Amino acid sequence: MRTDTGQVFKLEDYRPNDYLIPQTNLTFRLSPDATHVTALLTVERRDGVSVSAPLVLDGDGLTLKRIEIDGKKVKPADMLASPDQLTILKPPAARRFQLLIETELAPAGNEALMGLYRSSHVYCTQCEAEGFRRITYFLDRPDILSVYTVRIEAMRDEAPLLLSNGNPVDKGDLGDGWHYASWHDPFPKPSYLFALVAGNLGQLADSFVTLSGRTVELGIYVEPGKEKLAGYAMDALKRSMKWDEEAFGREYDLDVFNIVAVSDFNMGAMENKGLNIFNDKYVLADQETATDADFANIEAIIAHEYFHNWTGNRITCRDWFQLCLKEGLTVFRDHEFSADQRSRAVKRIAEVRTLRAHQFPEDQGPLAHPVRPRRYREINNFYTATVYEKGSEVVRMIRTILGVDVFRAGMDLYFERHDGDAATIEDFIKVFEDASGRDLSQFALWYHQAGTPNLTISSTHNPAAREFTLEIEQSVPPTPSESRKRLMHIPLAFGLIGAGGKPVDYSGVEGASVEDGVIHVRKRRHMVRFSGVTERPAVSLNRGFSAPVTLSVEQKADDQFFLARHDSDAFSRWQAFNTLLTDALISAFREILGGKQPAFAPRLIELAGGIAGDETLEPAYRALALALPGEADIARDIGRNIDPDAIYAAREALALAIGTANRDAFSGLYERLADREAFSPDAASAGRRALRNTLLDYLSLQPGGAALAAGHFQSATNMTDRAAALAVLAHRHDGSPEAIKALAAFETAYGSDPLVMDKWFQIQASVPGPQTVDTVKALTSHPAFSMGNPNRVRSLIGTFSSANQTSFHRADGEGYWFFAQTVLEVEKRNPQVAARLATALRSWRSLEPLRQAKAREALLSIAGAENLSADLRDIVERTLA
Ligand code: 0A1
Ligand code: ZN
Repeated sequence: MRTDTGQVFKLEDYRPNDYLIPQTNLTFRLSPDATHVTALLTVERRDGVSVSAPLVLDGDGLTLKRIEIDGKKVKPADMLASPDQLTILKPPAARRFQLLIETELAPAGNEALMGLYRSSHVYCTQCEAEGFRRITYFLDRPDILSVYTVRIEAMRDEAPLLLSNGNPVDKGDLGDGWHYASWHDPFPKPSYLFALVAGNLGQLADSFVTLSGRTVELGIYVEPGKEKLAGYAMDALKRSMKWDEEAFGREYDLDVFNIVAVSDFNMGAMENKGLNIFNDKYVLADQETATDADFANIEAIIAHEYFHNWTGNRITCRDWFQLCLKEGLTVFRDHEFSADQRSRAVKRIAEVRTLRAHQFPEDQGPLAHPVRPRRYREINNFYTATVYEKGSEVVRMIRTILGVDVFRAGMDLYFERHDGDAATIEDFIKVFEDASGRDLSQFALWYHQAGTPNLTISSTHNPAAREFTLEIEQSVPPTPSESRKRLMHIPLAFGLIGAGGKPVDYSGVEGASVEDGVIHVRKRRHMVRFSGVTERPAVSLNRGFSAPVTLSVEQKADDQFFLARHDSDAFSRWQAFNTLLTDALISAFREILGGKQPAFAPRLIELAGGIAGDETLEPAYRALALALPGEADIARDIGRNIDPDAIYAAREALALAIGTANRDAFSGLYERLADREAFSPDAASAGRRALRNTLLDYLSLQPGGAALAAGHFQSATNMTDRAAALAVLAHRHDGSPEAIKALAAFETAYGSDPLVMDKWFQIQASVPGPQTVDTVKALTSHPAFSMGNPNRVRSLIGTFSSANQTSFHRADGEGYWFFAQTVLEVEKRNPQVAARLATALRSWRSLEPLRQAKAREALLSIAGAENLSADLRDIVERTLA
């Protein structure tokens, strides 16, 4: 385990290395406890670098077995070798030389799941960000691009399948039960994209003919016997390949494209060139074992990794500060793909919900950082919602500002100008400036400045002057180490809506530049005057969520209700209703704290019923509208002095009020939505299931609710319905005979399927109430649970800490205490997963004082542990700072 050295890496310290490694030849002789890796590197001194410059290679816990330069052993006096670094003190005078390094690894004991490890007896690798240095000494940084040739030798019984990046070149028998395969990747790539897989796996094979008529062989490799479960992933892959050709003109470039699913993986998946490695959760699916959400995730992640082939692999990052160059852009691309495959409006609402749930709290708490950070201690901790999701929003804003066609011209220029480069955010912005002739320097602050901007907006109408005025003021709250912020360029899409929902015409506008329904907010304060406006319009703001900002709008409730019914922008219409719900929940929260019974406006309750039954709206949209803001969302909007129990009570009261007033309508609709056709994972079918399951949630609070949910559970013909019913029973009727019976039936049916058992863990870990701390503790001893498997840990411990407000934040602090001990236990094996878990405490300062004190104690107990990993120390210290 890498412990903290206290070293801080800074963007301004970037400089190219003195050496390059144009070619890398690797030979692996695989064995679980003593794998030998021979790296033959062609090293080249850069022009102008002194002959006496030492060559300093990165390592991480390596055992060096042999080292030669140009065929001659390097003498101990000519080098400095430690597990974490190898320095060649006096490299040869020749500009190019061959460096041979042999290392010995123990993949079977590698529980950090970085470098070469084994997952269910399959050898696999994970090298992003700095895992390659756990395989051999190297210039392990993304600006060192090398052409790789890889030879893998293994026992045929143990590993009949041998895969690496690029195209297959050769394979054969070596005698004594051994065999080999060689691979060559003609595209120079950084070490983080290296991959190897060896083991016994089943294959689903297919092919794809590209735009220019080349046939690419496609393979998805899974645990033998599970090939059928890869069918949806394969279909998503072919759709992704086609879409990238159509939407971005990008064609695939190798003869083969392989995907391997493994069951132990730290993240979702990895875009290694020509050999993507996936967490099996994002490959395996059928109606019996996967929910509609799983299908949608598989589609999105398959697309994401595939799209990286151009945005990440062909054009990579100069250094890790530029991570958003590949991640923000690739998330934007996968969002657009999903929007095209499904419903654009529904997709956008879901994206914004995710952004608000994950990125906003990051931006508003101690871990806030710019989309392009300027410093880090541990790069693994920067695979964040800010880099990914906000990074994607920034690309979306560029498109909003430039328009679709100029944006596409900028992207074409990016591919043309930077193919084969390790590029920067400055390079990226420049292509859009060049394609549009615009100055994007103020806009670029979105990359450099942390924090969520706020717009305070009020409006006035002067009927005599026929003038409508919007007063807009921007502010960016301070974030750690950035107390003063500069003014940003915020593209605010808007609409003026008159009676009957028609757009209101205006004859002129001054006070800001307004183009195609977008106000360009650039100054601290704008008075935007629309002339020729006779009737007072309702204003629809931040349409389509054109900018990732918060709004403080003085708006009459009447206008809000009007927009929730009439806004022609589907996103803003959802937003208006969601704001009404949030406001009602915050008022209820305050009433509960004041010892009162909360009351809700009848017209809000009626509107909920109206939306549920509005057949002009897609079922998936209605389901999203009816899903009440989550407890954490409400907490974020309240901001401080959070009492999770009161928030929970407010939310339950509103759910009960909506369900009670609309019971008959909801029941009728619930019946009508019952699926009578064969299962299909398509978006429309999934939307109907989502609406029906949302209605079930409301109806479960009504008399006979437990029986209704139990019936739903028993008659379910797919995992979406079954898991939804189980969640309703466990969450709304905890401890009831129906809930106990269903949990047991589920366990019996799926006890041997780890991915399905993850759902069982998740549902129990999110049961509201103080008792769940004990349930979760007990479940850590369940035979299906393992502290060593990231999916299990995230399902049980991750769900408990990030999706169970009342139990995790139990008033006596027991939730935090159990959590702190568990994080330390996970850390012993897997520091990366432990560090990510620990971010669940990042909003501790917004809690009421007693909980705040307990949360702080728990954080201090982690910080005080001996030999903390760099990963966990970084998170805990920043959280406490
Ligand atoms: N580049 C991957 C994410 C990823 C990052 C680090 C990893 O190390 C454990 C694994 C995957 C992506 O964006 O999908
Ligand atoms: Zn990615």
